[in-house]
Amino acid sequence: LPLEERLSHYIVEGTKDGLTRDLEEALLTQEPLAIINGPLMKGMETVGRLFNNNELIVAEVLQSAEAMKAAVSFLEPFMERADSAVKGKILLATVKGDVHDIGKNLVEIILSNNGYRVVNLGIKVPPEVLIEAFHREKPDAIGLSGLLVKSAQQMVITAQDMQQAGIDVPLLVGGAALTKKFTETRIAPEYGGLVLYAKDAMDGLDLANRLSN
Ligand code: B1M
Repeated sequence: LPLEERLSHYIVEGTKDGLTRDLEEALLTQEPLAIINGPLMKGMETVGRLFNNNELIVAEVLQSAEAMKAAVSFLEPFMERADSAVKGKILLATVKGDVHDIGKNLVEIILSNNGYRVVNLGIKVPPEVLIEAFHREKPDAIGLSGLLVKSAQQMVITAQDMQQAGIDVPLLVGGAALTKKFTETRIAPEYGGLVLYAKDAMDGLDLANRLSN
């Protein structure tokens, strides 16, 4: 198989045998983020489709997620780091009830490589934990991720709870189950501060940069 296809294949098959060698080869001609957004994401999209068609079981998807995580952590040190002063502090979490964290962790890598201090609270984070962390960490913005349809609704609840707690720093939301429209019509009206939808991790960085300028 050609290199690009082999890279997608590791994710679809959920295998790491030979992955590092092929990533090293890909790095000779491509930026790390292009490798992630290209062949690796293509593999993940295939996994999502096969899973949706009941052609993969959860255990297999988990293997794919492991391969994706291994690839991203191998590539991370090769990513460009902006030597800038700290632009701000961002609290990051996957919402309550949702375990998906590959996208969120990619957001963390990209933000922290570009001058942000990120406090990553992990997965399945209930509003009360987020609120407590807000008071402890005093971040400049909060980022929420969610991939399940029910996570979109959970973001509405989280926004309401944060609003009731008097929190009004900018809120950045992203993840497969969300849309810009849902963000603007359902989440934003429930929250005291600005709510912005990021379609991917780079978009998240652009939005954060716009806020910090
Ligand atoms: Co899950 N899963 N999963 N899964 N899984 C989806 C999301 C699903 C669409 C698959 C499908 O059926 N086609 C489906 C959701 C259906 C729905 O709600 N409509 C689904 C399901 C059903 C489930 C379970 C319920 C399955 C089960 O148990 N029966 C279960 C849920 C458990 C739970 O959360 N309570 C489950 C479990 C899992 C695994 C554990 C096996 C594994 C996750 C492992 C992990 O994350 N550690 C997994 C995976 C891997 C997927 C798919 C295949 C891939 C997700 C992924 O990592 N993509 C996914 C299908 C799909 O999305 N096509 C699927 C790569 C990642 C880089 O992209 O996270 O979208 P993503 O992030 C993107 C953007 O969304 C954005 O930036 C990133 C790109 O730059 N972004 C942000 C994300 N967050 C952001 C935050 C920001 C900014 C941008 O600012 C704060």
